[in-house]
Amino acid sequence: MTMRLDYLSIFPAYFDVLDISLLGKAAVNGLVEVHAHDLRDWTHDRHRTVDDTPCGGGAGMVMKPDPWGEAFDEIIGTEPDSSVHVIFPSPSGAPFTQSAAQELSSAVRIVFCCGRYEGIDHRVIDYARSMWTVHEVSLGDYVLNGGEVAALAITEAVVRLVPGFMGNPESLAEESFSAGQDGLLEYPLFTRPVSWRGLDVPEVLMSGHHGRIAKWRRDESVRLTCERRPDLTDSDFGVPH
Ligand code: 6GU
Repeated sequence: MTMRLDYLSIFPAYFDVLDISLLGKAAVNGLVEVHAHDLRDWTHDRHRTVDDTPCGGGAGMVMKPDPWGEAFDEIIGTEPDSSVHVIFPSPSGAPFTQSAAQELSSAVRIVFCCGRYEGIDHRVIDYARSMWTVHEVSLGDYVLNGGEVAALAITEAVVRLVPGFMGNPESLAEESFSAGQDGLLEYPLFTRPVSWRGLDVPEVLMSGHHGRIAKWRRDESVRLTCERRPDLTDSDFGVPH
């Protein structure tokens, strides 16, 4: 079944790239369908206002609930439907992970709600939660100006997992964070020429000895993971093997 992706944003042009990136191919193949919407289309005043001052005071502006509600009514509908996944990218969200991407890759309907300014009136999220399956997700511990770039990153992580999207399903199994790597970072990669600017491909990789190659790669994965991502090795059983 085709996966339908909707983007609600005051900068819908961010999503133009989806037509030319890898998603273009998936869209052509009928695997995904992309619709970007301008939230201001659901305003009624001459300035097409989407924000207002925060209740209780404080810096910046908050996105008003009304345009969101009307956009939801028109884009998603007014009936509860747990098969609709509504994503609110936010630095206050739960960390977005490969397993979340995996879960979303079987969704038929995903709606990205991209906030700007200090954020969206919280009732919008509560309302969406009362109707659909809501995910408040963060890409990491840093702040972006809005949810658009996060929505693009999440889209790419999800769509490449849609069955039939990747040309080579084997390349999905061996990369960082996949089950095939036991939660370790991926080992370093090399290709020809064997010698380049005085730097050589590790000899073991040219040995043709599959057992030694597998051990070298595993050792490198463990070493890199301990060095860069000790949090991934914090299981009670030590480094996964
Ligand atoms: Cl998902 N949104 C925004 N605005 N900033 C972020 C983020 C998301 N993830 C990290 N920083």
